[in-house]
Amino acid sequence: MMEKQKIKEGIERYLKVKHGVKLKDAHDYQIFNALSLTVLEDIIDNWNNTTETYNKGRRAYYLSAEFLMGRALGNNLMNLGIYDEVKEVLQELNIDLNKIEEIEEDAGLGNGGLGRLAACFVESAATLNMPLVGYGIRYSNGLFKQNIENGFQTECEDTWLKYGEAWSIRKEDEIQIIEYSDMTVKAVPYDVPIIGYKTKNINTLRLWQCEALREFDFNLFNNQQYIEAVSARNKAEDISRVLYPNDTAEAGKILRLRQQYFFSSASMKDIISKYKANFGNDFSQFAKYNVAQLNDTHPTISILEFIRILVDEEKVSFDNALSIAKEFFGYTNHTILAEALEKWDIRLIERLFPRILQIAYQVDYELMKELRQKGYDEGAIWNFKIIANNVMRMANLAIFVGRAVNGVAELHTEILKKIELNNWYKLYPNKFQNKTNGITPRRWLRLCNSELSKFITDLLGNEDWVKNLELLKGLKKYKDDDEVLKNLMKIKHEKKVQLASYIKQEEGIEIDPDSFFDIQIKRLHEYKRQLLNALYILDLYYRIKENPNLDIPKTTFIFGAKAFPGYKRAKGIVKFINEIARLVDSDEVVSKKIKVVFVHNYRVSYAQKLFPGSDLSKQISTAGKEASGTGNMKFMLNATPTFGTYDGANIEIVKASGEENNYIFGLRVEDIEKIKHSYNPKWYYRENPSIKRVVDALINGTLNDGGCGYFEDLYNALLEERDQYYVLADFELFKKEEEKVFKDYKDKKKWAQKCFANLCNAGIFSSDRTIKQYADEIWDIKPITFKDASI
Ligand code: 26V
Repeated sequence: MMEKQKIKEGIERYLKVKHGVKLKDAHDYQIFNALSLTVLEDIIDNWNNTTETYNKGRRAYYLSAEFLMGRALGNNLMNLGIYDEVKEVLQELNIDLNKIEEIEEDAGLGNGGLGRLAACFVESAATLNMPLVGYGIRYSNGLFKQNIENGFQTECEDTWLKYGEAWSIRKEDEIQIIEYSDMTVKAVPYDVPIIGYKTKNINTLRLWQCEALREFDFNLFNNQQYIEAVSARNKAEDISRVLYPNDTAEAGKILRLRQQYFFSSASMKDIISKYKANFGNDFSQFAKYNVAQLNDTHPTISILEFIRILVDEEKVSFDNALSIAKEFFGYTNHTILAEALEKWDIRLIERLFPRILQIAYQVDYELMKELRQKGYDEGAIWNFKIIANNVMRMANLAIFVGRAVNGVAELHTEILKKIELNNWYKLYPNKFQNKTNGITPRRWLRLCNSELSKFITDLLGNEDWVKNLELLKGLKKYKDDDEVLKNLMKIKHEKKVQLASYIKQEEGIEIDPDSFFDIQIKRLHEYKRQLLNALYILDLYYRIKENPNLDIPKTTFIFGAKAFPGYKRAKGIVKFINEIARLVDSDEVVSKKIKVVFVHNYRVSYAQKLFPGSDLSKQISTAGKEASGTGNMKFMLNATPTFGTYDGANIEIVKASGEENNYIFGLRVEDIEKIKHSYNPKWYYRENPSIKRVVDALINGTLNDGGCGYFEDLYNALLEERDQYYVLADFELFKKEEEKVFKDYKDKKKWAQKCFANLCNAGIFSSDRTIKQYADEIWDIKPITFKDASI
């Protein structure tokens, strides 16, 4: 534990050497930096000891193109158990720790759920002392920043590194060289410490940054070709410059492929060179010590690069290299959306790294050989092939070579087995596993809701629940205790007051903390159906206009979502929600009952304020489309009931906390299967006047998109393109269910009990549980601390 005096001295020292200022003159960001470096300095020995210990035994690697880390400072202080000390030290210096925390830019190196899951996983692994190393890319621009101008989304670049970045160490001596046929670049590792909760082990997230071999070409410079002199450098730096939003179509694809190969190759080289340093050149033992998890198909080219290095550089036979790879890699699937399954044009692959394509053909040949031996006919084989129609199907490669294939929630895994990947499931039934996602209770409760945390700790008598979330079950004995329930709702109210004041500060919008906070926060996508929620609110607007005494609690509907820049329809939905907000505000009567807020630039640090201040968690994806969802778990852990479809992890959430404590509505997967060929949204439009009224509002001038065509496009999506996501089919069911919510909310005690039941039963959604399952059932790794290692 760091002493207060040491913390103070550290801050002053780093202010001096890094910023050349005295405390009295320091800016907040300089204090942030100095404080972070002070803490970093203190953990280096433990960090190095942990790495050395992990080097000697079996280790797992989490390969992911995205790590959506958010802010580091608060979490690190809390996990190290020095949050209060630091707060006091700063107080004595007249500095508000909270203000210093708020100055930190989010590390937004991910799009959404998949990247945030990776961040929760590395934190859980560190907390559990699991030898897991994360590998990813150090994008200089993370996910774009979002603004809302006149109701439209606009984007600008994220520059999270602009004040430098205190929490990583550049490892100049562990650089890897990456070769493409047209360029050779450096991969420079930046190691981020992953600090677990109250444990000495410090795990590592290694993020690769791309740089040119040489900064500058002097020959060109001397020739006065200044632009050309720096162009190689720029071209190299482009490779790790931007995080791709996952809607990216053809343009820029070549850069994305370069990016995937870049971090895959760097990571494989790193892993192999460490293996050689620790265990020598006998690769027959490689898989005994190493296992890698592919977070979706983005790092799948690692498989081919791994085989290439073994065969070409380490002189292992192809057959042996392939069988080692088959023990080394596991693959996680995160979506069943067909458009999200990665396929690479083999001409691109050939152009950038021809040898990788050759290896892919060899692997494909082995797959075909196996299938023929097993009696498959050529037609059936076609569906399995890795290379077909001039594209490389990355999922097929990952499944063929992977030791395990997993989905991320029970329903999702079942759909993979029964439908999407059924041919593979029949071929390799034993490879398929489920690993329901989880979230770290440190960031998503202990850090973001200290009030609720204290309430739990007071009731349970200790803080053990932070590391063992199933202990929340111990709260159940208070489920009818009026005092406890009252306190819970008091805390919820306090968090709503805090959220309201943050929204006032960020959006300049006043909301009433005594109103019901109905929240939908997640990426903008049609399958997530923000549109359904919006249409419902528009209908409510009309109903209140018709009947100003409509019996509903005063409600604030809050949305937060980024639409990918090229995804026109998603941007149309952003505008639509904002126009509804405007319509509501402009009506004196309706605005007394409801309010709509679209918060801008939704991100991890904003999320940490939204989940705790919620009354209702909206999880309304078209059944079968949301692989899992993890935001749903964050609401639950903050004692908020789910309003959702029977989809993804929602199913497991209501199974854990009881249907009676949540609101499940809408078509289920099997219902959709039955109606999908005959579904006619126009029938709903004709037969249901409420539906007609809100859909017509898109085109009759009620709502205005400034003539850009967004709203007509939404209209067409619903009526002319057969409403692919069954928005109209679920409209009335949604409405009935929300009615039920409003009715139930009147009974304060009953409502509090629903909130409480969600909290008590959230234990299984800890990412500690998920990581233990991966460790036991796929990776075969065990916790180890450096004390154990010195024996
Ligand atoms: C990819 C793409 C690419 C093409 C256009 C549209 C589109 C839409 C979605 C995606 C999803 C990429 C993978 C992903 O982020 N999956 C999410 O993973 C979470 C963690 O497992 C899970 O909770 C979410 O349900 C799942 O959507």
